[in-house]
Amino acid sequence: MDVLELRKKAIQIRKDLLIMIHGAKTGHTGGSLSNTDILTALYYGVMRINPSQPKWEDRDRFIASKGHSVESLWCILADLGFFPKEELATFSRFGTRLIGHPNNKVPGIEMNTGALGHGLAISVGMALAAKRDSKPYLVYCLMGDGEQAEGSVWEAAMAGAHYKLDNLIGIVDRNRLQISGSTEEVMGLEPLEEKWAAFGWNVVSIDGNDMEALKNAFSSIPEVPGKPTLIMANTVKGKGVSFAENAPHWHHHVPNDEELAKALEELAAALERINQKNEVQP
Ligand SMILES: Cc1ncc(C[n+]2csc(CCOP(=O)(O)OP(=O)(O)O)c2C)c(N)n1
Ligand SMILES: [Mg+2]
Repeated sequence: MDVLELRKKAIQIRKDLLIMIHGAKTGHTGGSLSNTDILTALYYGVMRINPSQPKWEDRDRFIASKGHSVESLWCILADLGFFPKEELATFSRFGTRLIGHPNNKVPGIEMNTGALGHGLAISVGMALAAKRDSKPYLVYCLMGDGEQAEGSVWEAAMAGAHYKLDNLIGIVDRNRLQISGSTEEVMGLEPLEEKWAAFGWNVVSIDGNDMEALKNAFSSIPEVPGKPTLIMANTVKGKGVSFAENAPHWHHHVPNDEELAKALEELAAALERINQKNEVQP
């Protein structure tokens, strides 16, 4: 997909996830809206995957280490045909496999996640296996910025550099909020880019809600042979819904009927602007 198509797709995914969360009366709305552009760029513009062969040996791997914001991922996997789209209506209901965190019983999910701080270590193992088996696939790991407070992230970072895993891409959804407020108030992270660089990673900083920037960053990998890449994706939590943006309580706030209607209206207007070839981002 080109950048224009990707922007439109991201709007559709935002609509789908809001409807799904509203219906289920539960979900991580803010973080899912924050990472929708990252996932859309990866799944529709970058990753080599085949929905009809989810276990294809040479597929690129995606690990949602910030597993709580699974809603955008469920909507994308359904849209791509990993499972029927109607199944989204079962999200978080009794007996469903579409639970509130990634579940590897669902085609397209590589690993159960949700306890923060574990995805990067698993990704290091997968990337190392690719090197040892001379396989061409890349491993993408999406982490939260609040998640960076977990010590295990940094052990994995060290190992990724030690094994020279230039087939490993870490992405930090740097929305500056975690569950209870600002990351800098809860556990100061800065200077975060310098920390990743000091751990031996090639660091690329971008606007993580800008589809063009995302596509460019992902397509230039491996930028530095022998080094894993860390993409610092500077995002807005709640992106695309004005009253959810940068609002900490939208971490797991469920839109009521009125909020859902207003959000869908805003997203429809954003789509209209794109259709009119207006360059405004959703
Ligand atoms: C090990 C662990 N501790 C605590 C939690 C509870 N928890 C769920 S989401 C969250 C905040 C995560 O913030 P961040 O990583 O910044 O994610 P985002 O802002 O993208 O939602 C926390 C603490 C968890 N899932 N795992
Ligand atoms: Mg965050």
